[in-house]
Amino acid sequence: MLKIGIIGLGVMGRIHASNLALEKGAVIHSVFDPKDTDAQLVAQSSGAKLFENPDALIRDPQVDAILIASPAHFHWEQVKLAVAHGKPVFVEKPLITDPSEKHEVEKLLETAAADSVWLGFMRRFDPSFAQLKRALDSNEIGSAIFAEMSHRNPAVPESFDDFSYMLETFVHECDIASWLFGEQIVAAQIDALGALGSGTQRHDPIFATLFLESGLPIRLTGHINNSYAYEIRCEVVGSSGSIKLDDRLWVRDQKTAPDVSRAENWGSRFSVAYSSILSGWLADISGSRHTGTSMADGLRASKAAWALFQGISKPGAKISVE
Ligand code: ISE
Repeated sequence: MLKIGIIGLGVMGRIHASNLALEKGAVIHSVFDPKDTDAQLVAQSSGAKLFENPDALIRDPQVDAILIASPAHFHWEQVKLAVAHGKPVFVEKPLITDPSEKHEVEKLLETAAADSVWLGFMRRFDPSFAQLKRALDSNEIGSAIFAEMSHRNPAVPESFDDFSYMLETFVHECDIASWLFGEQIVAAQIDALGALGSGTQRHDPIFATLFLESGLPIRLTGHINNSYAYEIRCEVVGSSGSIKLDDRLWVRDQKTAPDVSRAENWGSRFSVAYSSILSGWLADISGSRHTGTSMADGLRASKAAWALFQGISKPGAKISVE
């Protein structure tokens, strides 16, 4: 039985904890969260040991593998420590938030230890995105000409700024774009910025474009405070047709619409994806192999998200991803 330690029990940590509780080959062995009550609740329901600091949890020889769902700016330090202790890691996105961490990731990528890290890019495990990828791989709509993706959240915390918008929200589009088309993102551009919310440091909506190596443009629309639903859309237009991934049945989107398919948040929209990605990670640990999302994926997505962030102060400029 694999003994898992969870760091961070906010929304994401709790989603992973409830999925872990359903896994046959793993148990939640220990938990840490600075908000004691969140950690206590999970500890009570799972029988896990409560830690007062994340480093001690990582170092505990009883813990076999680490799941990191702490605030984004802690991710890299915690990943490094876990890897240094030879522990397999699952880390929520983004892998890194600070460009100065890029070189450390590149160095670690040259070693076999890099294979012990999985990134929480759960969309790759979503049945509809996986089906879209299969259709593209088998050339169902000919060669891709452009794609349009929308990412809409009902609400984000007041503290969520343009940096979080790019690094924590659009980072999903950065990952899924290169995964769907099997290409790297080479440049990013902010096309237009909505108003800066009063009392906040974020524009909303934001329109942007990612450019892949082949020149394929991917248009992104973000709206992170729509007040009514969580909506993730994606349409690919090819030389002989188009495919649209729309997770909704009802298209008149209103708060009061009697819409059975309306997702309230990413936990419900991607519930299958979250449990599948976790099962995949655990199966890899048990089989001593690496098949899933990698540290290299995490680095690529953060780099593209930084380029988007740089573009916020230069709308219309094409920023290279470096
Ligand atoms: C959040 O952190 C997530 O990871 C969700 O998947 C994403 O849709 C949301 O925009 C982020 O804030």
